Amino acid sequence: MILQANFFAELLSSAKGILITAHRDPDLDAVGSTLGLWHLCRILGVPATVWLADPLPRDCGVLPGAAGIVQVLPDLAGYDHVWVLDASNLNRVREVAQLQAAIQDRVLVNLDHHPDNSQFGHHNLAPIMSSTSELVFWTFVHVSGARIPPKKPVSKADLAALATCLYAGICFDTGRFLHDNVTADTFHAAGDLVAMGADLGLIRHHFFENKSAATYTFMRYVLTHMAVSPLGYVWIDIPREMAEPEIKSVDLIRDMEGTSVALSFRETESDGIKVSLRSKGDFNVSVFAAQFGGGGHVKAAGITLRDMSLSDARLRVLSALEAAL
Ligand SMILES: [Mn+2]
Repeated sequence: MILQANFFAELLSSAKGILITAHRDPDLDAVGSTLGLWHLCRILGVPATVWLADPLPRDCGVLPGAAGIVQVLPDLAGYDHVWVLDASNLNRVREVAQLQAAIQDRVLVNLDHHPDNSQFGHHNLAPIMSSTSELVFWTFVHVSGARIPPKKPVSKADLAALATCLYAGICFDTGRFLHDNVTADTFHAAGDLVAMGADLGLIRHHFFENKSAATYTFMRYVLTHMAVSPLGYVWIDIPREMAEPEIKSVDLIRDMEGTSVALSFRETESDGIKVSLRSKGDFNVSVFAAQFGGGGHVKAAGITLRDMSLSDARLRVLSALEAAL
């Protein structure tokens, strides 16, 4: 599947100790892939620590091994590797100065799935793939748990813990296997992870069937205030006093029939107006966002507009959109 998999598996098993980290404001793929790699290190007998300086997303504490994640950079004596996951460049990591100091003469490895990956590591593995969790699976795991035979027998519980973390990351980054980033290989990986004992019930319950009351209040606001244009787009304004919880307003409104583009305009405390765009059809929101200095993916992009009101920002973007549609 991945040509360099054996190289990276050898690299992992030959490390004396690995600091594992991921991008700032980690999402479930960042947490799932770093924890999955940490479980692999345990199985292979390689000392490892997951360092994530930001708080974890809600409920991530239920993932096996999450209790061992540290927020403060640990003492790295004896560690010779730093592995950065799910980040396309080093600046995506919180406390980058501390990280750079930690790297010094250590081996820097980058595992990522973003198309804009900058190959910042000494060793980089960054194919286009659904998620870094899927990448960790294809690089290091098969149904017996690791490409490199572990020194001692692997317990079913250890395999299941590894599988649960990777499955959670894949599930999140694919929108539960609905996004265009899903391939036959993604399902193959997911099937193997289920066979290894991934706890689907735990993932479903904590990450998809456990919305807070504040989330429902927010959903009610969005569904009440969304506006549909006869020109084929749908939009919502989110004023400053509405905190956006774990659910994104643009994802709540995008399924409206007869529309191909969804936009949310969110007023922030300090960062101006944040515009999130989604496309369901051929319209490339990344190209569209570029005229406002924004960017992203073909079907999901963002723009930040400063020094203007929410309504001015919306008028500018929507009139450009109507010209482009
Ligand atoms: Mn990811």
